[in-house]
Amino acid sequence: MIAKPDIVRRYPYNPILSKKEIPYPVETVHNAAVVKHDGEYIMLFRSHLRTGRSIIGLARSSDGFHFTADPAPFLTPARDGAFAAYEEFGVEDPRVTGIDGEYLIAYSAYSRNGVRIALAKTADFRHVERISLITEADYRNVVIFPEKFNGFYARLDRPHSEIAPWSIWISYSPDLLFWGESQLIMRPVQYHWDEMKIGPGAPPIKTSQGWLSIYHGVFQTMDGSVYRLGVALHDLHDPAKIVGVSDSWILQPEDPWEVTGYVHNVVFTCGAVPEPDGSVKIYWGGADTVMCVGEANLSDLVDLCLNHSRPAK
Ligand code: BMA
Repeated sequence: MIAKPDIVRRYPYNPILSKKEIPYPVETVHNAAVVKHDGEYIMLFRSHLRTGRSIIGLARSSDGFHFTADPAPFLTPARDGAFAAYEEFGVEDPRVTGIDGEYLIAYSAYSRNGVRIALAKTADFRHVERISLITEADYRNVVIFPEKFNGFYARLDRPHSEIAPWSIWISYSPDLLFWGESQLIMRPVQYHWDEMKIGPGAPPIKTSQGWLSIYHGVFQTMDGSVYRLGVALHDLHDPAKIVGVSDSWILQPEDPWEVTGYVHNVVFTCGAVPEPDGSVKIYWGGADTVMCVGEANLSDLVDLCLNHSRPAK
C-alpha cells in the first residue's frame, strides 16, 4: 500500500488551540500531550513566554476537538529544590502516559547545564508532583510505554550525539529512577524524508499487531528543516524489536499554520489518543505556534509499517 497524503484526515477547523484562547499571556500553544482521563480529553501544551522560555499549560475538552484552557499554567520551572538548577530556561514538550492508575509526565528541562528529561506525576491533572530527572544532558523526546515489560518500565528516547545520527533508543527501569539496558533501535535513513534526525513523538499505542509509535523525522533543505511524522511498529512483548517502519511519512506541513509560524514547516507530535472505534486522534503543533488534530485508522498505520516498510537501522 502506498501512503496517501490523506492517511491522516485533518480536522477541518484546525488550528484547535492558539494563544488568543489562553487566559494568561503566552506567545504560542504547541507540542501538546493529550490523554483521556475520566471521559475528558486533557491537553498539556507548551507555550513560549515573551522571555523566549517555555511553560506547560493545561486545556480540557469533552470531544477531543474543542479545548478550554485552565485559568493558570499547569507546570512552570521549579524555583527551588533539586529541579530548579535544571529548569531555569524552561519546561518543554511534555509526553503523558497513563500507567498503574497514575499519569507520568516526561518533559524537557532546559538550563545552562543543557537539556535533560524530568519526570512528574499526577493522578487528577490538578496536583502535580516531580519525581526524578531521568537523563543527563542532551536528551529529548522521552515517551514511556503504558505497560511494563517483565516488571520494568520502558521508554524510548533520543540522545543527541556529535558522531552518530540522532536516533531512537530504548531503556528500562524498575522504579522510574534508575534506567539502563539502553540500546539504539532505530536510525534515520540516508537520503530519505527522516534522514537528518528522528525522535519519539507520541507514547506508543497498543494494537493487536504491536506497539505503534508515531515519531518525527527531519529533512534538511536549502530553506531550513522540514519536520514530518512517521510510524513504526514495535513487538508487543519485546519493544526493543521493531517489526516494521513505514517508508513514507504520514503527515507533513501543508496547512498555512504548519508551513508558516514561529518555526516554518513543522508538524511535531507529543500525543495521540486511540479511540474505541479503531481510529486515533493525532495531535500536533503547527510551526511551533498552534495546536492541530487529525484522525487516522490505526489499522492503516499498522499496515504501512508492515507492508510498506524501510529498514529500522
Ligand atoms: C525541535 C524541538 C521541538 C520543536 C522542533 C521544531 O528540536 O525544539 O520542540 O517543535 O525542534 O522547531
